[in-house]
Amino acid sequence: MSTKYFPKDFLWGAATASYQIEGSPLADGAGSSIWHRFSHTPGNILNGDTGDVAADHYRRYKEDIALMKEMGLKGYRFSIAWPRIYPYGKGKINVKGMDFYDRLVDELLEAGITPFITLYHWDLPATLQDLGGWANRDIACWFADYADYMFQRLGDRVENWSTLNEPWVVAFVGHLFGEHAPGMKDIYSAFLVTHNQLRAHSKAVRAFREANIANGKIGITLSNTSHDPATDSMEDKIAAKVAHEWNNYPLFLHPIYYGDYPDTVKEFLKEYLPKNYYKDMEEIKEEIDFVGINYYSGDLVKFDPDSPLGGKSVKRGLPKTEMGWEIYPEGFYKILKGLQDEYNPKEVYVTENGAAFDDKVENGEVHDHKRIDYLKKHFEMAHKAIEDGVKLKGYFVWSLLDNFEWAFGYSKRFGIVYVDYNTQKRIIKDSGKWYSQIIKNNSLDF
Ligand code: GBH
Repeated sequence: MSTKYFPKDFLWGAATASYQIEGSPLADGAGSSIWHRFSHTPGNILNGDTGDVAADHYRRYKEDIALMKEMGLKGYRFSIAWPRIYPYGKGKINVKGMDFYDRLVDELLEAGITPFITLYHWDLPATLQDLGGWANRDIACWFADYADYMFQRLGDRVENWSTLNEPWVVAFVGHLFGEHAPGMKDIYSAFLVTHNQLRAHSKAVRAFREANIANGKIGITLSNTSHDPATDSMEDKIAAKVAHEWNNYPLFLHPIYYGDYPDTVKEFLKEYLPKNYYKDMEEIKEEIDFVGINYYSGDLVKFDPDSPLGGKSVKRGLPKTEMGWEIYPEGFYKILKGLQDEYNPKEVYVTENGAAFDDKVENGEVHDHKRIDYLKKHFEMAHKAIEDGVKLKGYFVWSLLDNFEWAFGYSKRFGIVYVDYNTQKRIIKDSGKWYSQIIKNNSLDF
C-alpha cells in the first residue's frame, strides 16, 4: 500500500448553492427569483418539487456549520441569493437578507472554515428576468453593482470569490434546452446570454480590483464533461474538439485569457454569436486569479452531420450514477491537465465533483460505498494532475447536503450528509466520515 499526500494547506471542502439548500426563498423581504417562479410553474420540476423548504438551511445554518466542523472541512463553497440582497435585482437593498450572509460568514469563521463565495448560482431576481434577464446587455451593470456591494459588505472577512457558476448551463440548459429557468428554447438567446455573462463577469472582476480586498482572489466556475473522439477518424476528432471547446472551459476562458471565442466556435457556430460581439472582447479579456472546475462525467463524441455541432455523444458503457452519467475519472484528469496546458491559470480549484446514488438509511446510518469509491477515484486523478503540474489548490465535494437537484427536485441525492425531508434530520453518510479521514490525513491510501 502506498500513501499519496496532497499539498500543504490544500483547501478540502464541500459546496452548495442558495436555492438548492436554503428554503424560505421569500423570507425577510427577499424578492422572487427565476427558480422560484420556474419551480412554481407546473410541469417544470419532477414531482412538482420546489425550493420552498429544501434543506431548511436558511434557518438551520448553525447546525450545518457544526456538522462541517465535526467533519473537519477546511472550506465551504456557497452562493448568495441575489434577490435576498436586492429584492428587485437593483436599487433598494434588503438589510435582513444581507444579515443572513453576514451571520453565515461569521459563524464559518468562528468554526475555522474558509468561506468561498459564488455570487451567482442561478437564482436571478425575477424582476430582472422581466427586463430580459441575461439577454439584456444592461445586466453587466446590474451584476457588477450587486457584486460590488457584496465586496464592500463581506470583503473584510471573505477572500475567495467566484463570479458565476457554470455559465454554459445558464446559457444552454436555461435558454436553448428549456430545462432550467427561465425555460427558453432559442439558440440566439443562448449565445447572447453566454456573451453577456462574460461581460458581467469581467465587469465584476474590475469592481473587485477596485475594492482592493486584502489577499482577495476572484475567478469563475465552469462546467466540464470530458469529450473524446469515438474513433480515430478525422471527423470524430473534429466533432470531439468542437464539443470540448463549446461545452467546456474554452468557451469562457478563451475570451477571458485571449480576447476571442475559440476557433471551432467561430468556425462552426459563428452565425449564432451576437453581431459585433468582437467589439466587447477587449473589456472581456481581464485577468483572473483562479479557475473553478466542475466535473462529473465523460462521453465519447461521434461525427453527426445532422447535428448543428457536427457531433453527438455516445456512451462508453461504463457504470453510471443515479443521474445516468457514466463514471469516468480519467476524464477528470484530462480536463484538469488540458486546462493547465491550454490557459496556464495561476490557480485552479475543483469547485464541484461528486455523485448521486440511491442512498438508504439503515439503523440510522447511510452506507454509501459507491460514493466513496467515486470520490476516491476522482481524488486520485486530482492528485495525479497536481503531480503533473496542475496548480490545484483545493477541492469542494458536491455536495455538503442532499438538496434540490434542479429539474429533478428531491429525487437525486448528492450529499455527503443525508437529509430526511420530513424531519430535516441530518445524518453524516459513510462518505462524509471517510472524507473527514482524508482531510485529517491530507492523503489518500492505495
Ligand atoms: C452542477 O451542474 C451544478 O452546479 C449544481 O448546482 C448541481 O446540483 C450539480 O452539478 C449536480 O447536477 O450527459 O453524462 O455528459 C452540473 C451540470 C452536469 C452539465 C453534467 C453537463 C453532462 C453529463 N452538468 N452534464 S453527461
